[in-house]
Amino acid sequence: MEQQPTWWKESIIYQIYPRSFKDSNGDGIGDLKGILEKVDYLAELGIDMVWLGPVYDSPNDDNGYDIRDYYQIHHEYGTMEDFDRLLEALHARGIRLIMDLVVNHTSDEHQWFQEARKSKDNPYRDYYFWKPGQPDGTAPNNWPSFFSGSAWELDPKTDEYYLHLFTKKQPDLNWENPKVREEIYAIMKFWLEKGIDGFRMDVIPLISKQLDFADTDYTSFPEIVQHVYSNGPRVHEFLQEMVDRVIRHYDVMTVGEGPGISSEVGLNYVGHDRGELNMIFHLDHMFLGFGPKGKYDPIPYGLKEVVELFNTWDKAMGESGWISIFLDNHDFIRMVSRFGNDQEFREESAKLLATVVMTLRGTPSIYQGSEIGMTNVVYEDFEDFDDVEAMNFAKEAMEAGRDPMEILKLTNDLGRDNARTPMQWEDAPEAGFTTGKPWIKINPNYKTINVNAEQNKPAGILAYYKALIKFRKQHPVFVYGQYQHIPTRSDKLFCYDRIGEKEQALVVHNFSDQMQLLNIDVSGYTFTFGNYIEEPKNSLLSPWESRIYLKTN
Ligand code: ISL
Ligand code: CA
Repeated sequence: MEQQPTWWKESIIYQIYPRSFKDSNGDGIGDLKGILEKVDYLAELGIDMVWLGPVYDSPNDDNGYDIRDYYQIHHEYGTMEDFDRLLEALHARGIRLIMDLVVNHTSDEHQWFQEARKSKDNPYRDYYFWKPGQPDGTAPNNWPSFFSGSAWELDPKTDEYYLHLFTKKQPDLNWENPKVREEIYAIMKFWLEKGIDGFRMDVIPLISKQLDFADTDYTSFPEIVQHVYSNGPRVHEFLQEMVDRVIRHYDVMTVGEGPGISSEVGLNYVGHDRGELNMIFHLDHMFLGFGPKGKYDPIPYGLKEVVELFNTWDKAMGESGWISIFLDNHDFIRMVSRFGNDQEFREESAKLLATVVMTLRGTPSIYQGSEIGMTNVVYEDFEDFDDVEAMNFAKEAMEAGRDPMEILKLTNDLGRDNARTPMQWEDAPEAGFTTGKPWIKINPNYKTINVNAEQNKPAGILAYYKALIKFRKQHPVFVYGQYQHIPTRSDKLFCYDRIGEKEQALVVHNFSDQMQLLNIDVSGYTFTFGNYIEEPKNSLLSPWESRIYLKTN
């Protein structure tokens, strides 16, 4: 049996982080007109859908994930007219557009919160969560924020705390209040009526809170996210209502970002019979390496753990649900630096990782810059960092007296700014991203790693992405075929079958700098695609080699 065919399973998503994609007016900040300049680039790449990061009016405490006005384009990104033109230009090229929907929280500068904080009986008070402090003067409970410190902030005006799972400028919305839900549905309709093609829903499993606000006994942050913040008692009711009221009236797709959604509960969100989300970006493989105190308390992991998660998730979905496959985004380090070798084998490993993303079962999502093998950056000074997560961590760690060099290393190794350095277009000042001074420092490796250079390399990473995307589209087995992991003796190999009705694929990857012997019988198959120019003659896999074999049933 195969999955039910649908366009959003066949699509390839390309994620744009607007601030860092292309600046059109020299103010150093990527903008909508900049994206418009590059729509042909996107069309040539062969992607089907753009996920546009938040471009709404925002004070940018968390780069747009703190929204001040859901109905306005932030002036730094342009105007509503620019947005309409971009949507039109994408549609003219057959590319769909999904927007980021950030409705677990607003900015503290949103009018609702400005009202809410005025008095305890303000009509907007219940749009958020307010609690008195404890008698000893501490916060209402021991919940930690994702971005260091407590999840509660005391607001002196009314002497009560408000809940913020992220920064203190991102107060959590109270979805229990039907008025809040109505406001959100109206926002969604506003954008859908413009003709957008769906939403990527930020931290969607967090919208329903444990209303007793009891202290948590969990001490590990990932466990708190999974068991306390995520999957709250009314989350499915809220999602079903949202679909019923809004989504089902449009031919659009939804993908939920899923911190805390484990494979055991995944189908509750994306089961085809549930009427909730079409797919999720589960973060299990992204959170690998998070220790008890979270991201900046790293623990070791390897390919084995990553593969196990892919296996578990595929089994959990089966024919009944769907996920997206991705290896990086704007919140995590660059995939070639994390899972590949971004030095000696940067090209090979970037191509291998692309092959993984395009051949596992799920909708592939490419993060801007991965298609040219962009890498992590090293900053020598805290001044160079921008991300609030990194800065909050650094501040807290400094105050705790930790070694500044150790803190700098952690923020360099793990910080989100690695993914947010501007897109490298050419070997020109500021990588051709801007004619001004970029809002965040360019990765100095832009002289060799850039789009222009890639466009002149017939066997480069960009050319490989284009060919791979075409290849995937010619073989529906990569969309609909079942997935079967093939265990191997080497812990450096990742091998699997995709089994379709007409075709079967055998995919093998060597995740190492050394040659590896492939102990799999490939007779009956034809080698069809790979990341080395030479056709393979034997069963020795070169460093970071990927091969795809095919046979017809
Ligand atoms: O960024 C993370 C780890 O470094 C994640 O824990 C992240 O905070 C989580 O996946 C939620 O991410 C989303 O919501 C945040 C925003 O900062 C992220 O950029 C967004 O993708 C709050 O809106
Ligand atoms: Ca600009």
